[in-house]
Amino acid sequence: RVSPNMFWQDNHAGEKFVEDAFQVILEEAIRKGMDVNEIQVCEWKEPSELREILDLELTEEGEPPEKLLGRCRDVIRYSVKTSHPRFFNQLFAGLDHHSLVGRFITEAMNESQYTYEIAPVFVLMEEVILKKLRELVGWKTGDGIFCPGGSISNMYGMNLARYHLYPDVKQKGLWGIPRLVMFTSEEGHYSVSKSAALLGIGTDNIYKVKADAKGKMIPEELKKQIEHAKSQGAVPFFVCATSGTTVLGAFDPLNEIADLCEKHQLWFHVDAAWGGGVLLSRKRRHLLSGIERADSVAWNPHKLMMAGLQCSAFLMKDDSGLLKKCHSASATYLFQQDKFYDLRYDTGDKSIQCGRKVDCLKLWLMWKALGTRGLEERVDQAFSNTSYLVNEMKKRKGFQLFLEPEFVNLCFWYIPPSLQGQEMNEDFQKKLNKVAPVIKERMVKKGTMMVGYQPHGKHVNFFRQVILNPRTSKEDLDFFLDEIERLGEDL
Ligand SMILES: *Cc1c(COP(=O)(O)O)cnc(C)c1O
Ligand SMILES: *[C@@H]1O[C@H](CO)[C@@H](O)[C@H](O)[C@H]1NC(C)=O
Ligand SMILES: CC(=O)N[C@H]1CO[C@H](CO)[C@@H](O)[C@@H]1O
Repeated sequence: RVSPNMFWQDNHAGEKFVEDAFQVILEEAIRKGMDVNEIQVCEWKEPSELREILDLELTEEGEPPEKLLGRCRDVIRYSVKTSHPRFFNQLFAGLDHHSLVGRFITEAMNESQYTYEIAPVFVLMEEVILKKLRELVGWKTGDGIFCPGGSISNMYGMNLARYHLYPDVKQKGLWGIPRLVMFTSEEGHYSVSKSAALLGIGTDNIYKVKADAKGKMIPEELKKQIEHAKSQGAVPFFVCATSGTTVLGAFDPLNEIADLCEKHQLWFHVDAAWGGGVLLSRKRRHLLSGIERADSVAWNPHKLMMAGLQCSAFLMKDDSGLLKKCHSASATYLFQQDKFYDLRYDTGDKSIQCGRKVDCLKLWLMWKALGTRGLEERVDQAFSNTSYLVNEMKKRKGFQLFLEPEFVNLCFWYIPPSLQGQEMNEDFQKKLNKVAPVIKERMVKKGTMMVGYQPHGKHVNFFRQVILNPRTSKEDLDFFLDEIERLGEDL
């Protein structure tokens, strides 16, 4: 048995472990993980069984390196292969090698992104990326910060909107302000509710605006809701439009929403967590036209741009220091005012966190590798892969589109042979509702692919296929359709 302390004090043994572990990662997670001929998307186990296999309990004594390498292998083996070409379950997928190296270096350096003193490279890098993202939004100046996910980026938008209207809220809390009301569409992301709850705005004060059949916010309905809130004596303060809704992939009409925000002097936030990457595509960026009129934007490069979890930018147009004023607490042990360098580079007080993970390197290295044009090509290919699949679906009897997709979310029902050609009455809907969950269970247990499903509004369960991994080929998409037919033919 190796004495744990001896092992960890021995640099050579430590380096050897890193080297061996890298081989395992390279072989098992990276090479095989992306190869449809080598590996399944997942290897399903019940929780009790998996707990046993992994031997999770922590023990008094340490273990030798060979044992630990085996554990690394197990971790990879039983984890879902999100970089597999047949993983379509989430709004992220695939693996970018450069981004991965950025993530490795980030972990190896173990820095916290709050002061120039501790993270000089990453402070400058974050500044450059945020500027680039703002340029794509259409702003010449502004501010921003990387956040732990789009939910938090949306919360920043909400908090800034309130602070902008009532700067005293930071000191006095909620006592000094009237009832505030905010607006988002019924297709908006649930993080808006979480933020409203956390910030003390209250979920009742989110007025959900009706969306049209494509899932886009109806500006006329927004207008009515704003007037309704005012007639109740509440103060409207914040509109959250969505560019790329989570389920249907819809883009709200930003210009018309911006008109209303200007008229009623409301903070205009765009949740582009999912659809932000479309700004890279010269062919498609019109889907977000009007985004330049927003006050703030949430954009997750870890989704469409494949930067690796997590990578989420909160961007804002204001460059008067509002972000810092709103969140700063001026800790003297970090942000000393008599430092020897330009204090503007100590960006940490813009954050609601203290320590903050470095999220910029993985995006920066990938961007350097592909160039803006390479990233654009990826986005365009995701769109063309989606239309390929749509066309293939139309050729097959069992598939019915929820709607003609505008983005890379492809929502559809699979209608098994026993239900084909039947009247779509209540009984039909009840039966159809059970189809997607059963097919999902079968595919996960078989391990061949993963795709999400959900009910939505008054609609029964349907699949949401998300196509964004550049390694997903036409063959994988054909397989996807064949496999759903196979898994559902007896239903
Ligand atoms: C994914 C998503 C979010 C949340 O982002 P996280 O990084 O998962 O917190 C917010 N809004 C939309 C539209 C999203 O698709
Ligand atoms: C990373 O930094 C933390 C403090 O922020 C420290 O406790 C830890 O030991 C460091 N870890 C590594 C692997 O360097
Ligand atoms: C079906 C289809 O169009 N497949 C393309 C998807 O995109 C990749 C690159 O990202 C192409 O190589 C595929 O041919």
